[in-house]
Amino acid sequence: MADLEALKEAVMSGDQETAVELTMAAMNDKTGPEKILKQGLIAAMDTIGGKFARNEVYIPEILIAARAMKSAMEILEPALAKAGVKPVGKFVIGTVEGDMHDIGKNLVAMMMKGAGFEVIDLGVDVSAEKFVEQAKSVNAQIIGMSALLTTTMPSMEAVVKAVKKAGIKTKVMVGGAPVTADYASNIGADGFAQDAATAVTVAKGLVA
Ligand code: B1M
Repeated sequence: MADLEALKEAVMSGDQETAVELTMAAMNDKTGPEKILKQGLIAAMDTIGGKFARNEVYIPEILIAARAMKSAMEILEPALAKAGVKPVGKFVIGTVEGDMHDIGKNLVAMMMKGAGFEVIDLGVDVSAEKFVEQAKSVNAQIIGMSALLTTTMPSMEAVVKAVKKAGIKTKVMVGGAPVTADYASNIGADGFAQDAATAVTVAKGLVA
């Protein structure tokens, strides 16, 4: 019998080797890939995300858990594709134009992957045109933007405007240390989150 609870624990504690072994064991004993994903990997990231939101764990713990999840996902992905398991949604993410900070953006990307989103990470210094072009080409449900500088925050508004101008239905969510819920609402963004765990909840709400 696949021990998905042990897999969840291995991912949460960042034990890459055990996470990979238990994923392989679960696949070998014919546990469906979707069950392994939901009850093992996503459950782990959900739980650790909740702990992060309650300040019970911190960024390093999230990063090592996400790394363990990534290793297990590499084993599971071909089986998921074969089984036709659809992602929760497509999430295009990047740090806005002129801004090179990517630690928070990477954390949000990892948590989104952990929650079952297909994540298209455009990196840093991403122009409004590139956000829109990519969202169009992959038919993304959400564009997620990160900004760490007060001087680069206005680029978020430019993206919101470009999305409207392009006439696409992609929702836009924003975050980053200087960004606030008021700012997000003033520029017409569909969602705001102050941390990576909340970002997952907000994104799930936007695709529901
Ligand atoms: Co820079 N930097 N930096 N920096 N840097 C800050 C942001 C700053 C506050 C430092 C300070 O002065 N006290 C300040 C900004 C001031 C301001 O505008 N108000 C600043 C400055 C001024 C600069 C430079 C201009 C410095 C210079 O060259 N004179 C320069 C700018 C370069 C550029 O971008 N064009 C610069 C450069 C750098 C480094 C390259 C050295 C490095 C970045 C390395 C990297 O990212 N790869 C760096 C760093 C590390 C910082 C600090 C120290 C840490 C930022 C960080 O990674 N935090 C920062 C000071 C500080 O915060 N103490 C600072 C941890 C990260 C996990 O948090 O990104 O907020 P954060 O992400 C959180 C949430 O905000 C949220 O979830 C994350 C996890 O909970 N979140 C989202 C983030 N994105 C989200 C998206 C969402 C939802 C939630 O939805 C899509």
